[in-house]
Amino acid sequence: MNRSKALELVKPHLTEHRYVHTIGVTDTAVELAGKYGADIEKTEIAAIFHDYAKFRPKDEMRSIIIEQSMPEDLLEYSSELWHAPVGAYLVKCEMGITDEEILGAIKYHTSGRPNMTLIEKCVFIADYIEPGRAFPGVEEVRQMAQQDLDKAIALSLRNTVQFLMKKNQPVYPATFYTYNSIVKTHN
Ligand code: DGI
Ligand code: FE
Ligand code: FE
Ligand code: FE
Repeated sequence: MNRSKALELVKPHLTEHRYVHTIGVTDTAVELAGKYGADIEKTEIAAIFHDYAKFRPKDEMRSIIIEQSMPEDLLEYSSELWHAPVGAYLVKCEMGITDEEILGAIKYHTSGRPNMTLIEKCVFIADYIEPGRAFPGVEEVRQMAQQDLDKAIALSLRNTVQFLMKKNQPVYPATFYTYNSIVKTHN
């Protein structure tokens, strides 16, 4: 599937704002893939579809998590986490994308996971730093992403965890596992 076909397929599933975000993530992820040597075509398709399920009704996502035997602890945490694994599943069923590397990058784009692949890392960090993002600390992560992908991911996760804690929100364990795995291997 090429870029323009993929964008045409994802567009009806997104709002205008989310579509612009998706293009920002795609361009950023492709640039990072080139820089760090990830498969560019796969990274591009994963980025285009990373938020495919963002606007699915919560009930539909909850049913898929249960029926497809996804980790049920997801249901105890923010529904904001659900569109990532559910998106990977729906992109496979509805878009016919079966490449596990592409599906992994969609599945883990919100929480990350320990020992992420290069494609997963490129999509994960592009989602955080794409040009449309303007939250505190993003510029530091943008700069770090040009030097060290893992350190950029650690910084972004630190920011996310701090942000959630300030709002008194629970943090999904996988987010901590991802953070820990990177910090441990870099100290
Ligand atoms: O879909 P996007 O907005 O582009 O970005 P995303 O998929 O990375 O994150 C979506 C939301 O998920 C974001 O508002 C913060 C939230 N989130 C990320 N990690 C965690 C989390 N929420 C909880 N409760 N726990 C987490 O670990
Ligand atoms: Fe997302
Ligand atoms: Fe993200
Ligand atoms: Fe996103």
